[in-house]
Amino acid sequence: MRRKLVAGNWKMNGSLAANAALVAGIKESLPADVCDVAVCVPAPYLAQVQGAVAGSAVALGAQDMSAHAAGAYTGEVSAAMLQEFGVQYVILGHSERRAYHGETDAAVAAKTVAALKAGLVPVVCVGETLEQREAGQTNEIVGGQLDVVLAALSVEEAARIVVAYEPVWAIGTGKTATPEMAQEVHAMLRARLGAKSAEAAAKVRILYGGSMKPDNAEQLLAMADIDGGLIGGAALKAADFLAIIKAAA
Ligand code: 3PY
Repeated sequence: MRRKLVAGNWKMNGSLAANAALVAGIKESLPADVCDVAVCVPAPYLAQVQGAVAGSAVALGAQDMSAHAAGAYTGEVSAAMLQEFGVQYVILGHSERRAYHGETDAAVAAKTVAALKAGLVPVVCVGETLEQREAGQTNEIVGGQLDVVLAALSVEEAARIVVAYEPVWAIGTGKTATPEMAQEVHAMLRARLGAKSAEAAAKVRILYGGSMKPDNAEQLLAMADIDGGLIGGAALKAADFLAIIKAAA
């Protein structure tokens, strides 16, 4: 039985004051032991949020990292740096990074390897565009994105990742895949994990991302292969984020 994970992707949002209020609101009403919970925050706020979540069941996450360990990579942040701030999860290959920063499947795979070697849990994002879906290419694109990552991992490493299926057409648009549409892709992704190892298929949590909100979370999270959510806008309001966490019960 996979324990569900609800992770907030704050994206480039927040301020010292807003973060303090948001984390306090989450902690105040966090239901005990419903699922794993994480907040993935902008890098400058890692120290602040590390302090704010200390002693609570909320884990800290980052939104990207370098594949390199150290050196002349201006603007980059390494896995070891994230670890110094108590980071447990790191989102990799979000479609916004693929689209605006030219991140390739190979780059996402290299980052995944580096994250695992450092003991972080990579949340590997995959997803298709509307054009690709309409052209019937969803499985080829989304499955292919995962396959490139899996090819770079050992069997043991593959069982330690988290996957997030985020249809690009559902990100920041308010459009959501129906639970059945999402389940179909999640089942395909689990089969790809199974081709790597039965352990990976059984253990890896596949999150749904892309406009998950309180009013659709329960139905999505009820699907057999949806093991949690990577939450965008709704993670910025404590009440909405908490409602999604409760829907994972
Ligand atoms: C969204 O829900 O918009 C996301 O991109 C979550 O990562």
